[in-house]
Amino acid sequence: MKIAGIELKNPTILASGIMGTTGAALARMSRNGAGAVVTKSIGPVPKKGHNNPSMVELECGYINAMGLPNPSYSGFCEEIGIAKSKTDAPLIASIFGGNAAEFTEVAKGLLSSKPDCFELNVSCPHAEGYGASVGTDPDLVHEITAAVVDAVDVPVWVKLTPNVTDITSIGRAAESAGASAVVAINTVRGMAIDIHSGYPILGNRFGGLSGPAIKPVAVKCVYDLYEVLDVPVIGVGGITCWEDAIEMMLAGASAVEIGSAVHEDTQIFEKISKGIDTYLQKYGYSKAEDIAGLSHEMI
Ligand code: RRO
Repeated sequence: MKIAGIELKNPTILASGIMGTTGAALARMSRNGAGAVVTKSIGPVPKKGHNNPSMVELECGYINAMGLPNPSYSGFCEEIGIAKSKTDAPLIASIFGGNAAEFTEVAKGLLSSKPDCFELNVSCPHAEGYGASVGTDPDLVHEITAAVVDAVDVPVWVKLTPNVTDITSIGRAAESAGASAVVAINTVRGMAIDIHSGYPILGNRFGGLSGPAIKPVAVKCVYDLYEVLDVPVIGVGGITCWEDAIEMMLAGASAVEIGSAVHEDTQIFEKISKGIDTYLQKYGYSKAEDIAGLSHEMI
């Protein structure tokens, strides 16, 4: 299936996150059935990330404050090369920076490793020094997206933050700047406190909430974006089973990304894509795109 400029093996994609830190891990996710894989976000200079604890597991999901750990684009090229040599699933490079020049530098710096697509991470909830707010400003999102689209010859997707009052204005900015798709959503700002010590649990005090807790937030964002955009919307946030994926598609997603749930079940891509196929067959649809946004017609 061709969506947003790339040929996906199926509509389930590994979301950006720690499973996308090495070429070997990316290739493993593809062997496990992911239709495409997204790297951990890559920036202009090496970054160690936040002090531990950087992840807390809750009943409803995880809160992470990884703090964008990455070896920079020059350090990551080799990993992309390894991933690409071990699999034929499309590889999407997630990149971040503080402004258009940095985003462009990172994208150009990765081009020699031949990623199939770029996903602009304008939405990390705690990217201090990298403009945690870049993704909350439509003008900046437009400028960054246009600059990267101009600098590369592969599709550019833009991953949006839910930590805004109007996600559609950000989606529109990305679309009008030439994005081939928008991806919604990154994590929701959250916090957990240890009641015995009184301390915030994460080293960074707060972080980004992912997992089942945020699925309804993601479904609403995808629904709203589908309503106003012409480019495909890729749905991400709290998908743990094929029923969740179908719900996201009915809201408007052409494909889905899966992040937190991979930590519990590395075979999840195959299970979800089989479940999607069975659902499509049962209701007489020939392909996943046929159900994208169907809930909008229910009036
Ligand atoms: O590395 C992180 O802390 C991180 C990133 Br880049 C992101 O986009 N979203 C998130 O929840 N954490």
